[in-house]
Amino acid sequence: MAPQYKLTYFNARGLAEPVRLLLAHANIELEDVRVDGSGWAQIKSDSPWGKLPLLEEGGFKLSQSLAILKYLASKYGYVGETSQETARMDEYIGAIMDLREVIMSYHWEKDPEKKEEKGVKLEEETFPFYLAKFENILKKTETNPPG
Ligand SMILES: N[C@@H](CCC(=O)N[C@@H](CS)C(=O)NCC(=O)O)C(=O)O
Repeated sequence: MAPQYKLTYFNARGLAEPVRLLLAHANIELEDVRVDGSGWAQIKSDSPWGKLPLLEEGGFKLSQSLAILKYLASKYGYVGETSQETARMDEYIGAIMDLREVIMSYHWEKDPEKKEEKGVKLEEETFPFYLAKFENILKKTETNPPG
């Protein structure tokens, strides 16, 4: 039987990897379609917002990585037990997206001098700031698992 979900993205981790990981953790099969240059123009025009990732479940097409994640999270039980717990999870997602924005700004920077500056800031300020916080959060949930 064909997998229930088809996920279309580029051949990279990027915004699709959390979706892949969630489904793998839930033991749900996925058709993991990786687009290359040749197919992209057609897929872009078929995609609701002209961007990837795109999740398809039968005729249901869902774009926007966080909408996809929240949809699957609610189906497979990766949600908070209270509104506050869910809000806290959304807060962490926001922080991860903030960090991602800084990383992508470095990644796409073309000017070598600015890239060097952004790289130093990432290494000396941004990563230590976020990783220390994520580590603390993980330590707290490790000793106090939900449920
Ligand atoms: N807010 C969107 C952003 C999607 C996005 O920017 N996707 C990029 C790849 S990471 C893309 O499709 N770029 C190709 C383009 O815009 O033509 C999401 O979270 O899904």
